[in-house]
Amino acid sequence: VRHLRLVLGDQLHPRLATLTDLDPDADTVLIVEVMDEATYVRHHKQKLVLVFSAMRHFAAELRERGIRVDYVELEDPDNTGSFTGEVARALDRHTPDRIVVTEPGEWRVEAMMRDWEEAFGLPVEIRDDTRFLCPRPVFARWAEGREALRMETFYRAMRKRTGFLMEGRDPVGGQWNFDHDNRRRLPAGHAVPERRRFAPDAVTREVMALVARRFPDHFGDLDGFEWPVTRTEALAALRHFLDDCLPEFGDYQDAMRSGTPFLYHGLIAPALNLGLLDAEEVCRAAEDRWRDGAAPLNAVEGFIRQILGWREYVRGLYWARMPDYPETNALEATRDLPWFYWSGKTAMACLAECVRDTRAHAHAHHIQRLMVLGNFALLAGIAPRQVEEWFLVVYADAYEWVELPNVHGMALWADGGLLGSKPYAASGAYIDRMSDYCRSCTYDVKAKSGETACPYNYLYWNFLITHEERLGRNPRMAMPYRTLAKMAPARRSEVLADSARFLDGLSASEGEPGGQRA
Ligand code: DLZ
Ligand code: SF4
Repeated sequence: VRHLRLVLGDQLHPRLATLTDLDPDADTVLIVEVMDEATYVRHHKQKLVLVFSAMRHFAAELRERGIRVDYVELEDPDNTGSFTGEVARALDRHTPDRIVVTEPGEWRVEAMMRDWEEAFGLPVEIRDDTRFLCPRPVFARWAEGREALRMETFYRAMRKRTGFLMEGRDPVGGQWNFDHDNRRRLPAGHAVPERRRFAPDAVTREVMALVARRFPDHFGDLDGFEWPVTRTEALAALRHFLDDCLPEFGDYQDAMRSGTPFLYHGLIAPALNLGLLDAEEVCRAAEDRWRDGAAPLNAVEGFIRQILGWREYVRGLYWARMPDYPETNALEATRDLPWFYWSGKTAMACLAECVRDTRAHAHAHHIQRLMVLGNFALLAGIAPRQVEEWFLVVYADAYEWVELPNVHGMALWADGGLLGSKPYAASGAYIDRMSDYCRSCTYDVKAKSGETACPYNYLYWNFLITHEERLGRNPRMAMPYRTLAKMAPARRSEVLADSARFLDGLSASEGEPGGQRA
């Protein structure tokens, strides 16, 4: 039998399920650059470069292993622009008996694949994605009958299932979670490590020219692309993180500092989500550092929780709840996304800095995403679909399976508490505690009201007032609501007036007053 084995752009792993039983004499691997995938959202230029360059390198590596690869480039004159169209054309070229794929990352693509058997009249085998540590059916069984799907419960089950950081049935160190050690701010003058980045090679430079030519209007800087695009580079990036960053990753994982976007973060999510690395090897490598005494438990546990816990959990939740998951809008948020999410032109220094980092690197770390960009969208009541699209566009590691639960559930609480027990709303004080952004801001983080007050401050109370009915009885919100109950009526009115003035000044389009507040 002859198999046509389709490998998608985020499935670039040498031991991908699609490839395990490949017969080099009979089978063909199909890899296709298609316009539909490049434009279903208008991805950041660096994300396009990353995906196309990694795909081209992966094809070359397969060929070196003696595997026949049929690679369709974006500008091939006959390219139909879609997965379905390219599979149809490849069937004519190779006349296989069967199509083999690995389940895709996005529901949208799986829906396409489910039609292929009928459309093409031959068997389509969709295999489990073994790069993940929790198979979809295992998550579904765990989720069954639970009202709330809490990450912490899932994470403990995953620790037991995989044995990571376990001593028999117990967590090493006697504790599942060391997060309370992980909230330190970065001391002024504290030197952070030089980060290893990867200069574009000839293949990447060619793809950069392609992206400049074909996607000139997409968001983001193209120059400055420095992401790993091969497994060898991704392994080097991982080793550098383990050697130079992991020991202090735990302490400073929530800290932010102007001009230093990478700090101690792994910077491996783009490679991991493409398949250049896999979850198991990354967790194993981090655990080994703890066992060797090279990194403390709070750092290693915090890192492993992100991957074995959070990453597997959001993926499980995505598949358990699609396609309805994005339909909810629990806080009835309808405002348009302010233009400064694209331009970075806002007088709020924290937001301006996070947008600048995002534009320059297609990257921002989790606290920048959640507590600055996400928190603002939550407080300002931006429509979830617009925020979700923004996050999917701008980050090199973003695919819907990971973006949607993080934004819809975690950042915006649009699922009404399925994922998070309370909204992650915070005032300017949180940003001031964890960063140096406020020092260079024209707003005053200590001021609570008036034109010069930090907008996060009054928007925070405005948020609590607006959603009192929905959130007031939430036990995890009891503290702020007790404070709100004691708020004088005059102060309440001030909060509402400041917020109305500020929100009315936001604009969703370039060039309008408020669109480029600077
Ligand atoms: C993100 C992306 C882009 C930009 N381009 C391609 C492509 O041309 N060909 C391809 O196979 N995959 C691409 N991808 C990744 C897919 O969008 C991804 O596989 C699906 O979203 C499922 O996760
Ligand atoms: Fe952001 Fe407010 Fe601080 Fe300005 S004062 S940087 S708006 S938190």
